Amino acid sequence: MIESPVSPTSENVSQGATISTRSTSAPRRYGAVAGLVSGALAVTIGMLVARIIDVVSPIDAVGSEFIDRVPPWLKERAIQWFGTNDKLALRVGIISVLAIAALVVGVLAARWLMAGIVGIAGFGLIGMLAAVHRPGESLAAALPPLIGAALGIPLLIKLIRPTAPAKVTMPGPSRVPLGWDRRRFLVSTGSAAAGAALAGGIAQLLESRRVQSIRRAIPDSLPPISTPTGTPTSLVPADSTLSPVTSFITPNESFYRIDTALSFPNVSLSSWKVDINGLVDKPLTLTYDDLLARPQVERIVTLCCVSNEVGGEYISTASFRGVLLADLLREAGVKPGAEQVFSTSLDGWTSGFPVSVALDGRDAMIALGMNGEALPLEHGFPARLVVPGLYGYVSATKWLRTIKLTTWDAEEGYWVPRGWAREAPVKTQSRIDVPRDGERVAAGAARIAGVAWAQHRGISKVEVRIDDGAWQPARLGTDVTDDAWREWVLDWDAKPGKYTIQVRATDKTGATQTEEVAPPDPDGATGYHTRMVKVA
Ligand SMILES: Nc1nc2c(c(=O)[nH]1)N[C@H]1C(S)=C(S)[C@@H](COP(=O)(O)O)O[C@H]1N2
Ligand SMILES: [Mo]
Repeated sequence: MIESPVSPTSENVSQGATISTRSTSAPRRYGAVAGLVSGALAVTIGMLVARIIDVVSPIDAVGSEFIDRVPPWLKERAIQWFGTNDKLALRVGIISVLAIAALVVGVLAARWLMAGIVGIAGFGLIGMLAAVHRPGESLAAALPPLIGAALGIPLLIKLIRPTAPAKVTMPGPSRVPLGWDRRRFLVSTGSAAAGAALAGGIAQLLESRRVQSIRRAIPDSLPPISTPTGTPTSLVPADSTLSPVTSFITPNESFYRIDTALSFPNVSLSSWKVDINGLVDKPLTLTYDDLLARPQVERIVTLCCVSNEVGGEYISTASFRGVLLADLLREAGVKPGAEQVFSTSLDGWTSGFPVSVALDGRDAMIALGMNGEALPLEHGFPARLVVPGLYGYVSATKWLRTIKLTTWDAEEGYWVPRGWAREAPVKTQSRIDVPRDGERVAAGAARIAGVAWAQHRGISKVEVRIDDGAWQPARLGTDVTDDAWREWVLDWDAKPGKYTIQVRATDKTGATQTEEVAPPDPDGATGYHTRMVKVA
């Protein structure tokens, strides 16, 4: 067995001898390189073919299947560790696992070629199964991983076992082992690696073109609401920004983003429509223009994620514009027995909330606009649901596709079988934004400020406690709407020392948020937000 091509043994330094099968295989460490390069080519060709035939990328398909199956505790960990970079972390994780697997496959292949073939074929098969299983994907989605593996396997064979050695006969003894030629190997792996880089680069380019073309279809502005319904839009008051760090309205660019989508779903505005069906008298199908032509409202709503830890950032406020869901449901005619408003997205995500919530007078809507613009792609263009008072995971379907009136038994929203509560009204909560945790506050006139929320119930009181002192009522910002957060501030004559500051909110039903500490899982975190500061 050749250990190194530069220290040939007499066995493989031959003169015109026939090549033994053993000596034609690459040394093991070259096998690792061969595995890596073949794996990379298989994956990048798969990505490229996926872009060309416009189906899900094999990597994204595997990643999405992973997300769908990941146990809730691991999902929580990932959000804690990586925050909204959790998707990047997943991609890096998948690529690392694949790279290690490819190295192992290559090393094995140097000894048993069959192991390499089976290895790459296995990964191709996983990619194919994942891709065809993705919602909305056809059998064509199996082609990219198939073609990737179909190219990766012969490449691996070629690299491990060059069939045509440079020279079969040589005059005089040679130090170059026959059958195994390091230079040939380097040239082949180099060109294959370059090919993989090129394929990956083009795939990436095509993906950004795809996203660009969806973005180009987003209207620059929406026509003004011609026939407003309901109470007039509450205006954002000039003094609404009590907090120096948190603006009452969150700009679209800084609005938190949470979803399971590894890449944006294909949105074609011209063919997009939303179906309202299920337990209704008359199913409705509405295009983007149909929705825009309907009576609409503009409402300020605070959206928050159930995964938000106490004091967390997964909460934002925007002025959403759209068609009231209740109007549409009344037109469709909700049949008795309908319990759940179950919605699906273009990317196969689902959520569901009680029919009674949709019809109790709150401004649940199919939103088309956000802060005076069309809905950004990140937040669900062309349309999404916004339901004041409920956590996003049970209600706020982005890239909306269908709304089905159904029973609780018939359908479960995406996160429900994954251990999250079926019904999830937003819990009364509050957050300290200034001072920051661990901040050194200058002695003298200081202020403690933040936000409090109890969507659809409204905030009536916010109190602050410094160390073991009494709860002091904070000054509240303008009561813009019960559906949004409320800003608060407490002037504080800060004396030198170390302090623990806590906040608690009371909603308009008179209920004060609970002190009991609970994790986000299964229906929202509780406890008082607490910050430690030093005054000097
Ligand atoms: N299609 C789709 N819609 C979705 C989700 C998702 O994963 N996919 N996540 C939901 C969750 S958990 C939340 S908190 C909100 C977040 O909306 P945002 O990203 O616009 O802030 O969207 C909801 N809508
Ligand atoms: Mo969420």
